[in-house]
Formats: sequence, C-alpha cells, structure tokens
Amino acid sequence: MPNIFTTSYVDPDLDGVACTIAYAEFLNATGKTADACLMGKPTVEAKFVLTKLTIPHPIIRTNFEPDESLILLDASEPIHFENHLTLEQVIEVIDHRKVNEAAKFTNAKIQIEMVGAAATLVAEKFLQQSITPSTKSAQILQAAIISNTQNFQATTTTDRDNTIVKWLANIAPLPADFTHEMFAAKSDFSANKLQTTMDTETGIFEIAGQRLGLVQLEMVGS
Ligand SMILES: [Mn+2]
Repeated sequence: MPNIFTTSYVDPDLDGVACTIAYAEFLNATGKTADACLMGKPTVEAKFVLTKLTIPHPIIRTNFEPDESLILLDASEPIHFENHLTLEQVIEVIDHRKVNEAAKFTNAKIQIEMVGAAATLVAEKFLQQSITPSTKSAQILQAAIISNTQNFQATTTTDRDNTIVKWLANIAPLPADFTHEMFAAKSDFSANKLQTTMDTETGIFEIAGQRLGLVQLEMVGS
C-alpha cells in the first residue's frame, strides 16, 4: 500500500488533475510508491479531458491517515486543505502562484516557480531525469499547459511552457482538434454547468485577515 499520495486542492482544475496523475507516475518511475488521488470532483474541463484521453479517474480521497504523506500539486494555500489533512503531513509542494503560503507546510520541500502551469514543472521533472512519460501523462500534461496558458496567450506564459509542450508532443501528440474541443467543452455553461463551474472555479484567498472569493469563467468566442 502506498503511503504517499499526490493531490491538488479540493475540486481541482485540469492543471491540478494532470499534475496529480503525472507526478505519481514520475515518483513510481523513480522507485517510490505513490498513488494519485483527487479531493472532490474535477472541473468540467478536467472531466472532459480525462474522458477524451481515456485516462482512468483517480481515486477520491478527502481524508488521510496520520501515517500517510501528501504531495500538493498546483496548490500551496493551507486554507484549501482545512479539515482534510494536517500541515505536517505534506512533504512536498509544487506550485506556480506568486501569492502563496507554502512556508506554512513546515515539513515540505517547496518548489514555486512562475510558469504558466504547474504541469510545466512536473513535465520538466521527467525531462531532467530522462524519464519518458506514458502517452497518457504526456497528453494530459500538454492539455493542462495549453489550457492554463490559454493556448500560450496568457501573460503568465513563459518559454519554459512552450519548450516543454514541444518535448511532450514529440512523445505523444494530442489528437487533432483536441485543443478546440477542450476550450469548447470549458465554454459550455448550459443547464447546471454554470453553477458547477462557479462552484469549482472559485478561488479563496486570505488577504489581511479577510477571506476573499474570486470566480473565473473562461470561454471561447465571448
Ligand atoms: Mn495551475
């Protein structure tokens, strides 16, 4: 039984889901025993990508035993993990947010770098260790970087995002039309999807003792 779990914040987006899956694979390839788990439901977009790439949905875990260790991907705010785990259980944090409280995870190795997607940081680990990711990991990491950088148009995009996507595409390209379908899926706010998206795309921040919620809706052709 693995006692290391990779995960992201509750109700993770595609970047969090991709990192969770691919980093568990990376750790297993380096001789560790890790399992990917999601805390809650992935976003509409992340669910679409898992289905489209026929990637099995990771197990769902919202509580952890005291002897289990956690690695947080695309997440670094203790506030997101209240009542789910203790700060001491976290042994590693990989994120790309300037505003973070990662230092509160006192037992964790922290990597926070300003790139377009946390998936870029995870993909670079494969490259640095000369480990070839599986087709599914190569594809979901690409999808996450393309999505998170709004197809490399977001101002947070860096050369590192571009470079690593080219490397991943050489290993396993995404299906034709995939990028368009992914953005279209994320833009579908019909029926109860607007509510679902608002539930999962709400960021909660604590600034000067005040809790602040921010909802981000992304759509094509708006
Ligand atoms: Mn991200």
